[in-house]
Amino acid sequence: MPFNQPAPELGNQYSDDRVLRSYLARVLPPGMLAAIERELVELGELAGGELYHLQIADRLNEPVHTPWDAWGNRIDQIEVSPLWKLAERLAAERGLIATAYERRNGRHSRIHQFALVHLFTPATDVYSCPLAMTDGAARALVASANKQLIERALPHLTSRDPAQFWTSGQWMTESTGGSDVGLSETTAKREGSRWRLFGRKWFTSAATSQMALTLARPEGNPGGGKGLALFYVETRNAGGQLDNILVHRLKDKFGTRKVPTAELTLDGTPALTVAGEADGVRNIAPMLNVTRTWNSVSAVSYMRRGLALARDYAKKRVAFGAPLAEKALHVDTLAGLQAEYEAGFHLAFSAVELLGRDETDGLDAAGKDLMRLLTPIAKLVTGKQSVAVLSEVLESFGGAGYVEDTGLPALLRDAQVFPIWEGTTNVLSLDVLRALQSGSALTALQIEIETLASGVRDVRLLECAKSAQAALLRAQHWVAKESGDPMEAGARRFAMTVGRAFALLLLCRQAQWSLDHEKDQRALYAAERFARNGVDMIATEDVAGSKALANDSKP
Ligand code: MFK
Repeated sequence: MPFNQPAPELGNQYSDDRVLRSYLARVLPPGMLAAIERELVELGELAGGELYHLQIADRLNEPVHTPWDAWGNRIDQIEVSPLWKLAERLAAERGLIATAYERRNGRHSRIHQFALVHLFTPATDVYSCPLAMTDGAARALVASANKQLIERALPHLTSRDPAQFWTSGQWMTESTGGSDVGLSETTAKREGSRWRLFGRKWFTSAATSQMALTLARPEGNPGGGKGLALFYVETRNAGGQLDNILVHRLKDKFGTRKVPTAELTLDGTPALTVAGEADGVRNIAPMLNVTRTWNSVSAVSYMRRGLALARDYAKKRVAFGAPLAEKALHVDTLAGLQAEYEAGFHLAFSAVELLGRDETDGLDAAGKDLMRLLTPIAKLVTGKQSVAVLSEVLESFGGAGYVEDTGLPALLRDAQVFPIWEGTTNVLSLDVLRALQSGSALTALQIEIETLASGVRDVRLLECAKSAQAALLRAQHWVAKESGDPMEAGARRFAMTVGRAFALLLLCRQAQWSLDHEKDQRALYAAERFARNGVDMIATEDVAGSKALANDSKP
């Protein structure tokens, strides 16, 4: 009998996810949870069954760009993989976008939607990328109050009918631009009531979309982000051809291999302004904040997927006389990862909750400031967590985790995009400092911290809450006294400390609820473990020393 290692399997990805179920049980009114649970169970079943097996079968299928047809016509056709075709249909039918805009569950609609996203993302090889941009575009159009564009595009972006459903691109990045979007070179020339765009977009994710929001500089406008305007583009003309858009090639990327990311030239592409003829960065910000929230939940969902596979494997794989699940060091490693997942989950969903409240009840100024602060923090913390967790997940499979046809390496490669796109960790850390400038974000955070801490009664949780509060206090003192280069140098440690300490407090709240209502100690263990993993990263900055080290030159 040859020796074989058992392949990991997934169960129902909703029913098996205690963290998701316990969270929903706490935050949703019981009748509401009962009403939506069937669709969560169904999607959980699909995610762990049919879609998982299709993912493995679809592993080598990647998008194909065909620039020319056989007769010399420029067609720039992009064919996506079978998994992605199915994902597009499922996304529409299961209301991955529609749920947020129909608002059947009021301010809880965003929680409902992102519970679906959490199940959907790791089962579709990041089909959440076009969906995030679609949701972001819908939100930016609503924020613009541009009646004509809202009437034209919103019914498509939020449709449950696959034949009507549109996805949207978010064409921001240029070869000059990257994080510094104000360097964008695409120009806009007025032509009657329309515009034509000329320029090159260097990273256009999911380039099969029917529309896109993009930035261009109207002729005569000044440089920088303020001189850009936000434009609406429909990618195809009435004949179905790309409308003065040339696709040069698809990117050969490290991960997200199913996502067709293109280099485009806009060569007189017809466009309409979304919100005036300047302030493009400000006007696209609502889109960025939505895509960053999708990023947070997607990063968390990847952690969950990796852990589900690792746990199943640990039960089956016998080494040194016992299943890995009975080996103390393996157990300790998985426990540390699970704690990261649980804390990241609550941090990501705190941003989701704020978004939902903002869209329905309306947040007051302090609530808006808190959302402005926590959205980039959740994105940057969970992005980094997902890479670290997925790296350990691969290692927990030994050599099998490094072998492509297990499907495992793709998890780590895909996760590596979460800290990069939609703002790198450093760019978002600096954004966090800017978010503090309004003055009231820290006050709003302080009120939130006190509310969270005051709900904790269990003595062990009180210890965790105390360490979180101490870290947050140190972060607040640090930011109040620093300035200039030392402040910039410490921006990531500050953002991480606020994020991880706040996540710990959120986890304490959930753990207290779970003790009270479910007699379950697992969230308590997660809080204790997450506290031990470390939340306080504040340090005395040594700018000169760092410079010498970074450049490896004598000061
Ligand atoms: C799984 C889900 C993932 C989804 C994936 C989708 C794939 C899409 C792939 C991509 O497109 S990735 C490219 C994403 N690119 C970025 O995220 C850009 C990263 N860079 C930044 O975020 C920079 O901070 C920024 C470009 C915003 C800096 O530009 P500026 O011109 O220096 O902006 P500035 O002066 O800080 O802000 C201009 C205005 O916008 C200000 O308002 P006012 O004009 O009223 O003063 C800001 O307050 C406002 N603003 C900027 N960021 C904001 C914001 N407002 C609200 N929220 C924000 N986040």
